[in-house]
Amino acid sequence: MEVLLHEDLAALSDLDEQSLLESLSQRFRQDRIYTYIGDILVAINPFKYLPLYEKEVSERYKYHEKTKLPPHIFAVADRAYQSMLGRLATGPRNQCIVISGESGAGKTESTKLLLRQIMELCRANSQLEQQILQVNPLLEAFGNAQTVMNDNSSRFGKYIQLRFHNSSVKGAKINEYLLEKSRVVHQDEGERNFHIFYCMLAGISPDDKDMYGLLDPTQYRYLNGRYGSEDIVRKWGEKYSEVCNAMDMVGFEEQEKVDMMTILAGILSLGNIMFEPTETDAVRVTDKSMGWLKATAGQFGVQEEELLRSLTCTLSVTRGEAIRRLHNQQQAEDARDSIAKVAYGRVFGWIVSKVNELLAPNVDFDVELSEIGILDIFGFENFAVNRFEQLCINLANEQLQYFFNHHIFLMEQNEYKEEGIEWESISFKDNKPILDLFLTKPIGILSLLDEQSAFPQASDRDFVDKLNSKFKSSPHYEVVRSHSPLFTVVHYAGKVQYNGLGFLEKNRDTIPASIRSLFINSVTPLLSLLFAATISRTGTLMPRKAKLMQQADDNFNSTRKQSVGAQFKHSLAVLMEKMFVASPHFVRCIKPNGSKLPDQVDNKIVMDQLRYNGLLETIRIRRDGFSWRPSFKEFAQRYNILLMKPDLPLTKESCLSILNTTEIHGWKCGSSRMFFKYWHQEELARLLERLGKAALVIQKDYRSLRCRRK
Ligand code: AD9
Ligand code: MG
Repeated sequence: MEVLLHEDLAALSDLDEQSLLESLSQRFRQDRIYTYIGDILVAINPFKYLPLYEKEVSERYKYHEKTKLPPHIFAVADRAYQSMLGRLATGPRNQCIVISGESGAGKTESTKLLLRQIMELCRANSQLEQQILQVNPLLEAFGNAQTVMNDNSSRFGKYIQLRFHNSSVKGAKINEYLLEKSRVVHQDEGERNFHIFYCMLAGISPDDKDMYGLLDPTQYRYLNGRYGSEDIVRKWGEKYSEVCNAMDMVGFEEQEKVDMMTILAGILSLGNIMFEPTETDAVRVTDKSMGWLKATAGQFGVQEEELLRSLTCTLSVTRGEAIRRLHNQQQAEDARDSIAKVAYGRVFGWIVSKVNELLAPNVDFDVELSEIGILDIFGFENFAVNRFEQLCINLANEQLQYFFNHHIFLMEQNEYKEEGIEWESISFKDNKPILDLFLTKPIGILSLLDEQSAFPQASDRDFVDKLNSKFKSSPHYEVVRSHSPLFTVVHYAGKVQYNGLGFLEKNRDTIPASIRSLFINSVTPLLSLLFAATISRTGTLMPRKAKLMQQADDNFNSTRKQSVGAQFKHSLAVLMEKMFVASPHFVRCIKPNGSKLPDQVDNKIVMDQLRYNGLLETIRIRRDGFSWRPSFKEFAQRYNILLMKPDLPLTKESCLSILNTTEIHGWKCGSSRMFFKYWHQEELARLLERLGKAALVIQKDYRSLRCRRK
């Protein structure tokens, strides 16, 4: 009984921080990595293989009763799926599963397990299922990389929407957020470039290697000369076949694959082009790297002279007059790196839009689809040096924490008040002020960044000075006295010091016209397509005509292009809108230690996460609160069958008489809705199931009796 109780921490009557930590780590030591807090799943990363996901386990968790089996990620899949089908409760049909936790806590692994189990539940067993399951290995190869926090760290965020008609899956759609493109050209100590580069170099056949013009991996600057032991290389090689296989399964064409690899090879060669100043203060490509220039041009399918021009000078048109400005060495190096970043970013965006095209539901226009969305973003990060990317990543995590708080604490407690339910309010750490610090117009961090980005002469220092003057008295901001443009934000998950260097440039993210035209003229079909068409926000490629019109628009008013920060803010807002109208399911991932080791709990590291996740408060609200709150109408409509009176009016009195025939205790009645504990849903579902068949028979008899009377 003791163990069973501990499986749901909300069932414990008395709990403080210390005993919460103790309960979780005790379970963890017995390899019980999953624990419930009411309907929320806490998952501690085991950093080792556990026999938890076998076929028979997956079978056991299909259509199970939550209290009968130990907590499990498969149970979350089951609950989301059953709720989507309306089998568990009333409420929106669309579901979203929100997985949070810091970098390396296990979000991506949880996402994959959820996907797999949902596919099992809908018994898809079709080509579509295979396609959907192959999307992850594909995206991971191009969008994940080794960081100091996680050997397989997601360097982009994703929201996977699975689309269903009744119980069967009809398609899927991926939204991706903010790929960390800068990783292509630079990696910090102990980190690597995106997996795909290493996989390609390790797994490609000697013939293909020649065809793509690839050389020894240690030669490439963008890989930092780091490659790996024989063992690691073998694993990469295997991964490469997996990726190729995934591309085939999802439906990529052979030529598209070849083009993709050629572009990647081109990026690697490009990184080796070095520059030196000429006597006249301009730059030239060093003699030694002329070979790389030639190789890059060949791989990108562009003219060598044109590539050289876009590296060494900028062409701008002012009042109809073309002016050529020669680059200095730094500018040439920046141009080289931005070509690499933009090419990689476009390939990634294209993969996502292609996946969306291939997995789009093939149903009639008027067929109504319901949805299960799974959100797996990059976790909270705090590195030795934190840049623009970390700022965006941490902002996304603030937003998610807010979503969690809003659902679990704010919405719930507001409803108690409105409905006159007696309630002693539970306080929680509200991170709204930190979100406001970022998002408020016109003086949030992102708005100030946009303002400074609009001035061509402004520097990163100016930006940080602006922040300092605006926010010096904010409790969530700290001024850093330093020659470098540093500043600190006090996030919900801790203080992070950011280095403002490069913020303006990354936020503007402009592609010089010369680079665009260089690629449009490429003889590599994919490359020219990527630059001739823009990828719209919905992830589909816009046809060329629309693109040309947009280009004309851009030329007309170049300031209209949205900054990276503004785009990110917009996509977060769209995501939140979607999530706020779905039924949420929360998975809170916890990292047991900072060394990626199995069987080790670092108390401080875990306690920090419990604290900033607000888990103790969550336990209290789940224990004392009413997480399921159907309106009288919703409740009576669904459960009138328990009274065997299908014609019951949909009123408060009916709800009370239905409940009075059951043995269910602990619910409350508000002024327009009922208030239930999280476990009541299951109890009622069980009653329905038991009575369901009998009730149906009686209902049928009743109807026929009425007909006869008429
Ligand atoms: V990040 O924000 O993308 O950097 P995640 O996604 O939270 O991070 P991830 O799921 O990638 O972390 O997990 C990190 C590693 O932990 C994995 O590569 C596995 O080696 C390990 N892991 C995570 N969950 C499990 C599990 N359920 N069983 C075994 C696991 N190992
Ligand atoms: Mg991840």
